[in-house]
Amino acid sequence: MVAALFIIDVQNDFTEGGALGVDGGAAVAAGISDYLRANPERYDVVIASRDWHDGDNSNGGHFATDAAPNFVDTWPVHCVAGTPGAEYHSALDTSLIGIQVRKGQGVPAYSIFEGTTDDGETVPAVLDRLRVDTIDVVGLATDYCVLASALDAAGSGRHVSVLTGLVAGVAPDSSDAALATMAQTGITLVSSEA
Ligand code: VGL
Repeated sequence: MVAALFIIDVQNDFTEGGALGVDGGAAVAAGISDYLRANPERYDVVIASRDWHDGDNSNGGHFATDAAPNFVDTWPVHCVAGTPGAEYHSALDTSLIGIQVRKGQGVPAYSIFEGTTDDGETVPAVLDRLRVDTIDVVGLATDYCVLASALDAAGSGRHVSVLTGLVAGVAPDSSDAALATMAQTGITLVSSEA
């Protein structure tokens, strides 16, 4: 078994006080750090994504520019490259991250599979190169980027689990629906990550 942990978008703008802050986001950041420190041998590689949008355009309609955001497929301006909102939340210990991925430069990009590493490698290429066959997913937000990343991971033919104590969502109904979709897709929902 070769296991990876995906840490999805644990960034200031997706945590309390951020442009698109989700309730429980800061606790997720701290919880992920605690979890990895308590389980230092569990993963062969830890891969963290960040939304990394352009600041001078709508990013393919992802930012609401002409109307109010609908919080489904148009959003307030968030995670603009190089700004504090795009940084990892301070409670996420970045020394625990092995590979960093950025996504969404000029386009909507919910899934980590749409990102590239600092070396320009795609996520599927990283997973193939390391022979990853098992992926656990944590982070923000349950109903958007965690969902899209977990579905892509499952679609790549790997064993996928979502650690439900280490995710938080934009809205309760869509988060419940996302978890149901994941379960129906064969993704394992793990409620106690200890
Ligand atoms: C996300 C909404 C807009 C996420 C990103 O990280 O889940 N949600 N962009």
